[in-house]
Amino acid sequence: MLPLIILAVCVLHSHAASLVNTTGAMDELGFCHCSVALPDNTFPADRLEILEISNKDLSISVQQEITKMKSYQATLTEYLLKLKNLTRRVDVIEMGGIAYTELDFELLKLEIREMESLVIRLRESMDGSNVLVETLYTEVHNISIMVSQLESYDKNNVLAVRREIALLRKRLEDCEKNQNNEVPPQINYGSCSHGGIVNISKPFVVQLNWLGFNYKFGAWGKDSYAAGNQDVHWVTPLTTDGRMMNIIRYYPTYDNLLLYKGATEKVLTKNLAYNNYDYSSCGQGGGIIMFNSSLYYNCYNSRDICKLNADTNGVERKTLTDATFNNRFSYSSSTWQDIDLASDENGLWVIYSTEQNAGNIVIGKLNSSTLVVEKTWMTSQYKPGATNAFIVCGVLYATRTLSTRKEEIFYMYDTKTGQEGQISIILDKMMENVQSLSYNPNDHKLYMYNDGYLVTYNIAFKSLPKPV
Ligand SMILES: [Ca+2]
Repeated sequence: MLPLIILAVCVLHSHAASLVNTTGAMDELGFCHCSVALPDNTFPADRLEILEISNKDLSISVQQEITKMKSYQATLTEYLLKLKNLTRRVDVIEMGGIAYTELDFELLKLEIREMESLVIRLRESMDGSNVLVETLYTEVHNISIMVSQLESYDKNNVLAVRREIALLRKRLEDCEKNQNNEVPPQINYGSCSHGGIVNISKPFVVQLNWLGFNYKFGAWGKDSYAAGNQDVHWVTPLTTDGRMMNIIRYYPTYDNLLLYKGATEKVLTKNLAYNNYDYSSCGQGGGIIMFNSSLYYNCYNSRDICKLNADTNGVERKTLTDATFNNRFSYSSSTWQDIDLASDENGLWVIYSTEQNAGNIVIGKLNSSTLVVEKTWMTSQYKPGATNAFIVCGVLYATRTLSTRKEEIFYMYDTKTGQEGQISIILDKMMENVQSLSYNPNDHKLYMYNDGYLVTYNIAFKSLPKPV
């Protein structure tokens, strides 16, 4: 007990000694009792007042900060909405989903620049302490970079193409202004007062043959006789092996052809007794032409030329002397077309080959009434080296394949002079293979059967120098 009492007295001593004198007494139980008299200081009202003022000031500034934060929050929400909208628009442009114009780009860039400066101001005022503002800043910055890249890469070349088009349009307008004084050359259908083919137009796809795209082989066209009915269009898809022609459709007008309506159909196979068939009136290959209301073609499984009268359905035939047939020397892109009929301003022709001419193209001038070949020309162009051929003003033109999308008129033979030579006129094509190609002098068009599609091309001729 004693050490405890001593400790209590010592503690009192150490605390009170510096202040005032103290008197104490110990009771009978050994507890120490003492009274401490503290000095009588006044209440620090001034300090409380200061504290109160500080508190009030602090309260006001907190209130101000809260108001500020609230307004930032509102601005931020607005920015976020704007940013979302911008991101969506940039995404659409990046994906190349819809066409965008230069103006769109400029507007976007303007908006992004505006956003960027607003976010920078906001960021400065927040002193980099708000995570949301920092994120917003990063996003706006990223979107700005993305738009710049998009414009510089211009993945779809849309802007470049648009500028190019605008430039071309301007040049075209200038050209038209300059050309206005010149009279366009007169087109004389049926006339040969020109200097030969100078250019071929882009292909014009009229439609698919009525049996569908499985019927890749065939031919089509109009009457190539000057006085023939120019409204009638004929179409003959061959059997799918490309060999036999046994069905023909005559459409009374071009509109009927487009609508697959109102056609007269002719089937050439004859049914015999005991399930036998007679194919003798059928054709072979796609070298078919219509001239003066009759179809001319290679008769099935023979070297004969057939003439089918579209009005009477009567068939005449005549052997083409020495002609090879049944795939001996067909064209490279179509089988069974050893004998190819053609027409031009001078009437009917036949393009074929013989063993004597080693498979090279032979041109025969055909009498449309008697089917007799009146004159022949031997060329040095191997027939299977060409994809097809046609004749314009007594000049044979042969084509070959350059690629799946391009065909080239590469060879010509002039029957008037006996001269032959290489040329290069490109024909674009929609489908890979040319199954038939013929010229009609009445509209200066080429008619092509292109893997089941009916296609035409316009031919442009060189004008002859004006007589002095
Ligand atoms: Ca032909």
